[in-house]
Order: sequence, then C-alpha cells, then structure tokens
Amino acid sequence: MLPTAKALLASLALLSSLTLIAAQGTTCNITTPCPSSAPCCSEFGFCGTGHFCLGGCNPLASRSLDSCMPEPLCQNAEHTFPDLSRIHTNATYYGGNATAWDWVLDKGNVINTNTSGGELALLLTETNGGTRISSTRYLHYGKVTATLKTGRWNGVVTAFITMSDIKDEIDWEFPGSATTEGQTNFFWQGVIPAQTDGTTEKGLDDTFSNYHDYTVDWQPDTLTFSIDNKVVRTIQRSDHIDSAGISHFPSTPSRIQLSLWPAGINTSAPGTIDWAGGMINWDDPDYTTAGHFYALVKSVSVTCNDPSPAGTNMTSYVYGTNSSSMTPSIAFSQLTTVNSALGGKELANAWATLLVASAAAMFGALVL
Ligand SMILES: *[C@@H]1O[C@H](CO)[C@@H](O)[C@H](O)[C@H]1NC(C)=O
Ligand SMILES: *[C@@H]1O[C@H](CO)[C@@H](O)[C@H](O)[C@H]1NC(C)=O
Ligand SMILES: *[C@@H]1O[C@H](CO)[C@@H](O)[C@H](O)[C@H]1NC(C)=O
Ligand SMILES: *[C@@H]1O[C@H](CO)[C@@H](O)[C@H](O)[C@H]1NC(C)=O
Ligand SMILES: *[C@@H]1O[C@H](CO)[C@@H](O)[C@H](O)[C@H]1NC(C)=O
Ligand SMILES: *[C@@H]1O[C@H](CO)[C@@H](O)[C@H](O)[C@H]1NC(C)=O
Ligand SMILES: CC(=O)N[C@H]1CO[C@H](CO)[C@@H](O)[C@@H]1O
Repeated sequence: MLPTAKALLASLALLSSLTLIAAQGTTCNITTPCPSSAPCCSEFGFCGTGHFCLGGCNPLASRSLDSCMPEPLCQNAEHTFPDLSRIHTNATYYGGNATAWDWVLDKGNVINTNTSGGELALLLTETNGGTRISSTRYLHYGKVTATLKTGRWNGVVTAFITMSDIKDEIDWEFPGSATTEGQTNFFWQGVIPAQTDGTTEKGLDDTFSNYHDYTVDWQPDTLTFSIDNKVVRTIQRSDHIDSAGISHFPSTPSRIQLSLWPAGINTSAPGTIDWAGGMINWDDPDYTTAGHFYALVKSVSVTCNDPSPAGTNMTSYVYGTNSSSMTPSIAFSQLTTVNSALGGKELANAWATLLVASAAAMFGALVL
C-alpha cells in the first residue's frame, strides 16, 4: 500500500524542524522567495549563496528567475563506471563544471566493485543515511535507461528518478521487500495528486540478482516506462490537463538521480515504513557480512530530445516567465554554469546541517 500525502507531509515537517536550525535559516518557497542577501532557494527550501545556487536551486522560489546558476545542457551519453573519476564526491565543492564531472555525490558513499569492467555500488549503512548521486547535466525531455540491480531488504528502497529544480519528477522505485516488482510514478511541480499516479509492475525476474534495463522515455507529449525495452506504461500529457487548462505533466529540465535510501527507520512516517516493507533489519547477514546494504548500477544511457535544437555554443538552460498557464518557459543560453567562487573553496557548515534531512525529502520529496 502506498503511503499517503499525510505521510509525506509528516516527513517534510520533520525536515523543516531539523533544518530550521541551519546556519542560513531562512526558508523559501514560491510565495516567499529568498532575500537578496541569500538569493538562492536550495532543493530543501533554504536560502543561501554558492552551492545553494547549483543543482536543485529553485528559480521560482529564489530572489529572481536568474538567481540560480544556469543548468548544464543535456548531452547524449553512455555513462559507465569503470572507476569513480567522473563522480564529484562532495556536492559542496562541485562548482558547476559539467565537463569535469558527470555526477555529484549528494550524500552517502559509493564504491566501485569493478567486477565485470566496473559497476557502481550505492551504499546504505546504519549511519550514512543512504546514498544519492545526481547527474551534473539536465535533461529537457529525452530517454534515459539505467541498468541496475536493486537492493533486496525490507525497508531499503532503490530509486532511479528524474527531478527538476521546480520538482517535476519521474520515478522508478524498488522497495526492497519485493524484488519482483518495480513502481513508476510522476509528479508535476511537487503537487501531490488527490489520487496517486503511481503504479506497480509485477512479475519481474528478481531485480536483486539480475540486471534489467529500466527506461524513462520522457517526450513533450508522452511519458513511457519500459523494462528491458518492453513498454510497461504510457502516459499522455493530454490526459493530465486540469479544469483550469493547466497541464500536470513534467516539463522542466531535470537531473537524473540514483539512490539507495532507508525508508524503514523510526524517523520515517508509518505509511512510508509500510510501503517500504517494514523496518530495516540491521542484523541481516548480508549487512553484517559486507558492512553495508547496496544497489549496483552498471550504466546509464541518455538520449536528449530538446523540443528545439540547441544552437551553436549553447551551454545551459535558463528559466523564463510562464509561457502558458503555470508552465515556465525554458531557454537555451551561452551563460556559464560554473560558479568560479566554488570548486574547492567554499566552507560548508550550512550544507552539512542541511544533510540532516529526512530520507524521503532527500531522496525525492515525492517518491511516496
Ligand atoms: C512559504 O514560506 C512562508 C515563510 O516560511 C510560510 O509562512 C508559508 O506557509 C509557506 N507557504 C507554503 C505554500 O508552503
Ligand atoms: C571545466 O573542466 C574542464 C575539464 O576539466 C576544464 O578544461 C575547464 O577549464 C573547466 N571550466 C571552467 C570554467 O573551470
Ligand atoms: C562535504 O564536505 C563537507 C565539509 O567538509 C562535509 O561536512 C560533508 O560531510 C561532505 N559531504 C560528503 C558527502 O562527504
Ligand atoms: C530510533 O532508532 C535509533 C537507532 O536506530 C535509536 O537509537 C532510537 O532510540 C530510536 N528511537 C525511537 C523513538 O525508537
Ligand atoms: C561559437 O564560439 C566560438 C568560439 O568562441 C566563436 O568563434 C563562434 O563565432 C561562436 N559561434 C556562434 C554561432 O556564436
Ligand atoms: C507561474 O507558474 C507558477 C508555478 O509554476 C505559479 O505559481 C505562478 O502563479 C505563475 N505565474 C503566472 C503569472 O501565471
Ligand atoms: C579503478 C580500476 O581498477 N579500474 C579498472 C576496472 O576494470 C577495468 C576493466 O577491467 C579496468 O580497465 C580499470 O582500470
């Protein structure tokens, strides 16, 4: 059973109460944007400068539409993980250079098992609170396939999602208690629908023991989910237009995120714990033997499909005002995505505090 919006709200309330003590304190949202002294509204809804203006920075809740750094442009890619050299291991010091890095470790620990030429292991321990990596580049429509093996433990959730800075979200999620199932979902601008749009695909061939290709094919008018190239679900934008003519369909540039997160812990809402298959057993022999739970990622392929081709020398996406009801316009720009003040210099006290966040909020606020 999926947890309710109430469970989500409870976890967000927990997040706010924990993070209110953060150094930069000021909260932000679309009705109360950031002040000019700390113009950027982070993914967690707190105002700041520096890395607050990079991945996850919400333009609509920041001081102005151009407060956040421009978002690195999509590039077709076949990401593999022969080693960790393309992953920046501390989001605080990543300065926005998407040429230097393909991924940023937002939280947790990764290792490279390098068995069959390299696989990335996302680790969960009792103390690390889970692991999440985000792509440095954004995707403004396109097809993404992640080839991965999920966790298999109650309360441990493997996720492969896309998430925009205004919280358009597309999910593949795998609660570890059901290794023959995968769940799909999508959200528009963080709005929780009255009735969930989530569905569960059943009868998969053991997602822990076998690699499968999970695909999100996100196009301007359709969203298709596939497993091993077989379409399992199709959503039409035209079926998600409300009575005011507003399309509740993801439409803004999004980062790709892969995570392994602890839903079955006592700070989670009861609905979240149930959904994930119960509390995590930290005495599980898999855990005590290895010292961690894990999920493995073999590759992530990206085929961009921008609605219009990017002209020569374009490097980034920027937000403009709403072009149609509630949908911000997105433009290409030649502006740099690199914050020259960052990249090894910034001290991170505020960010460190922000990392004390509830798992559901960290790993995709609306994963539920
Ligand atoms: C936005 O933030 C302000 C100030 O923290 C708060 O009073 C208000 O309730 C928030 N609005 C929403 C929709 O969350
Ligand atoms: C970004 O990284 C690339 C590769 O490491 C480097 O050549 C380039 O100068 C960097 N760009 C900036 C603006 O720092
Ligand atoms: C990144 O660096 C900051 C400051 O040194 C530290 O507090 C934080 O834990 C680091 N993050 C990760 C994911 O290692
Ligand atoms: C929650 O779990 C932690 C350790 O996993 C424990 O220290 C703490 O006492 C528990 N809290 C409650 C309210 O059960
Ligand atoms: C692209 O950038 C190069 C190098 O800066 C410049 O010579 C060229 O004129 C630019 N092209 C366009 C179409 O702006
Ligand atoms: C623009 O869209 C945002 C949400 O994306 C909404 O809050 C705002 O009211 C819209 N503004 C206009 C002028 O339609
Ligand atoms: C870090 C590391 O050992 N990488 C190796 C992983 O495996 C590939 C293929 O066997 C090697 O080429 C890498 O050097």
